[in-house]
Amino acid sequence: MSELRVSRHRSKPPPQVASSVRVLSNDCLLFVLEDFLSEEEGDQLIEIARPSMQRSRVTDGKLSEGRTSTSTFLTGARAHDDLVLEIERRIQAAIRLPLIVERRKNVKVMYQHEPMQIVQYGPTERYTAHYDNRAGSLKRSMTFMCYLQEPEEGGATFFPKCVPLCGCDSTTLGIRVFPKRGRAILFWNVGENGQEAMRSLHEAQPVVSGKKAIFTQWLSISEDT
Ligand SMILES: O=C(O)CCC(=O)C(=O)O
Repeated sequence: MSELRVSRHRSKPPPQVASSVRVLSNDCLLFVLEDFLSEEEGDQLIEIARPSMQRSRVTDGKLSEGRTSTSTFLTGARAHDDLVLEIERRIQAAIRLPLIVERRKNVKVMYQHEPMQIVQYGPTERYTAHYDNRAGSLKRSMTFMCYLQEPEEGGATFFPKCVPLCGCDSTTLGIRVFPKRGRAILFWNVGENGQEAMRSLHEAQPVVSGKKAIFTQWLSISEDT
């Protein structure tokens, strides 16, 4: 199996919400944004989350050996923290970028109905392959995720069913995005028909050394259908 490996390389000058925005896969509708967040903002988010970090649960609320990180949702007063609100404003700007919007034209409204989640992984910690949109009655149409801390080794986000947009053989599968502070990815969990996007399957590969942290914001859509 070959893969597109998104490395630590940077490109293009800084516009408003990111220094570059790229499509990694058309069939998965997977995008990567560089420098979405500064290192200071990332550190601050980790500090805001620290008091309530707990062993993560999976989408049905249970503990699982498949998800061994710690995490918390930024609820209550923390949901109104100036930095959190600023990042949410930036997410709204990012998801309206022409490169992103033009690939799903019939989307009318995109809203956030869950607080931001902060997740941290130490060595060996991971989240095995899963879909985001199967959280009870939640409709996580789109996932927006940003790396706040990058491990020394391991911890990539892997999409085993994604076909990379790289002009290579279209039968090659797999996109691996490496954590890099400030780098964000976004992808669609539902297809045009409202069904689960089967290619959005993804996993957090185990951290080998160092620590990884991310924030995740799930978005819901209403479509013009
Ligand atoms: O940490 C990652 O790279 C992916 C996290 C993830 O898939 C999740 O929290 O649902």
